Amino acid sequence: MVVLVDPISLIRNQKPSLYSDIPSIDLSKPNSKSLLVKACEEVGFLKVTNHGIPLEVMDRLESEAMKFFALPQLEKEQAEAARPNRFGYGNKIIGGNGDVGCVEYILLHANQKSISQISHQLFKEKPDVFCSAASEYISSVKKLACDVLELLADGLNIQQRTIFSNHFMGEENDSLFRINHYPPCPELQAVDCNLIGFGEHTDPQIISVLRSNNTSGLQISLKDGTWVSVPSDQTSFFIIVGDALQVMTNGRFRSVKHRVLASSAKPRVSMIYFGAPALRERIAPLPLLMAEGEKSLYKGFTWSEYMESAVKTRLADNRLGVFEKN
Ligand code: GA4
Repeated sequence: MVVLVDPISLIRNQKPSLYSDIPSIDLSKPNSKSLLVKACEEVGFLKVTNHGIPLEVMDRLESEAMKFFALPQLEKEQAEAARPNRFGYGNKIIGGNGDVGCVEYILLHANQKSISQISHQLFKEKPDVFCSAASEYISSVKKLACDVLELLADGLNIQQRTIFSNHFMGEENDSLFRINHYPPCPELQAVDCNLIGFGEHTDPQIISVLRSNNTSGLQISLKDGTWVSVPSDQTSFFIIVGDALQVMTNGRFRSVKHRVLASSAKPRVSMIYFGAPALRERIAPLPLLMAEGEKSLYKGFTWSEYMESAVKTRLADNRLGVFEKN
């Protein structure tokens, strides 16, 4: 007997509550640094407003990406088959260890060389429009990530404001960028179920900056383990604390578990910048953030050690586990 199992998990609609009191921080206000610190400690997730990035910069890249996602599946499959590694266009398969989701995506390194390569891979005849929209967007969100990290350093009373942000200011930083497209699945409403768009995980990097269109779907897990839905806001950016920042702050900041459920009605598009150090750089708890007698919770690692280990894991695994001190 052949049993057919849909590889993409269905979860019954539990209607998690809407997270209406998500920390929302106005970057133009003088108290933003202490609010940022509080949100990174308590939630590991927050929203920033008054960030200075024009809506047109976001809309321009989103609409270029949508032109690619709107191509016939066969054409996109050819782009997928031709990619030399995990970067470029991907559909449903996330990472290399059996994770799948109801998502198609474009994944690249957040540097000019990779932006240009991927633009040529995807838009053979006319790569320039996507290339310039992606360059402009990525340099804007990178600057925003630096601003937020510098405010955080300030809020933690660290003299060297660039202590976190300098990790991805160097040429060789390993920062990534991805655009996720979650197509609508109208059939789901009838069965009162949700499809996993992107399964639960934490981000390995220092910090992620996420922007989505006006479709919800993103959920985060609070400290007590409950899942809450994040209301969409296409004019703001969401900041996600990653594993590396949790390590540098010796567990004071929380690398937050998050996931995306596919919507039954509208397509969701999100664009995420993942700020990461160069492969040779070392990540370890910062002694200047540790109180007297405070024990270091993690063994230090180079970024290449961490990513080599991360790519062998499943999405939902606790990637920091092997670097925890007993
Ligand atoms: C999660 C965060 C980023 O999207 C990503 C993902 C990466 C991938 O898609 O290749 C990983 C995942 C992410 C962590 C564990 C491994 C690697 C898929 C996967 C199962 C690009 C990243 O850096 O780590």
